[in-house]
Amino acid sequence: MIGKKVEAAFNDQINAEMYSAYLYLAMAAQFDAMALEGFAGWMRAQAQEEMVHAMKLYDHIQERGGRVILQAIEAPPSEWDSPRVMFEDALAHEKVITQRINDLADLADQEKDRPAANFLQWFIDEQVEEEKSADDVVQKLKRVEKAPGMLYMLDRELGQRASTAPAAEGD
Ligand code: OFO
Repeated sequence: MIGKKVEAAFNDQINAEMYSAYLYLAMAAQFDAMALEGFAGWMRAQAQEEMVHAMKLYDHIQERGGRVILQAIEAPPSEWDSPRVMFEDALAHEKVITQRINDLADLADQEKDRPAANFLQWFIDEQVEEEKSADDVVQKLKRVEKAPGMLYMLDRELGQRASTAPAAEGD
């Protein structure tokens, strides 16, 4: 059975993951408005992954006899100055999520909750990927600024994710 402290912290993390989905969907909407469909597809896939993250937490609480309590999801920003700023914000956001996951792992240790600690290992590994994939695009966008025509090539490249990545499976 899940303890009350871990249950509450996991419920908070469901909210953080749903906010992540909202944030990336807001970014997708701006890319769609800019007719950068590849970038938009990348962000849509990312938003779907975040919902999978939220559901993993939901299921963990549920499977261990806890109670899922959903909270209001904060509205994300609706506008960014450039694709680079969007991906820099995405990277900054992932770093915040990494810190949250690390804090959850510390809590699971303090509470001697081994199933939660074991469960969180997947998220710890996932955050390495999450930070890397956002940072990779930031680096590419920095190079694109010197040759703006490359933006459309990068758009095509990122569009591959939407068609090939198993986004709905979350890994
Ligand atoms: Fe982006 O990893 Fe969940 O929030």
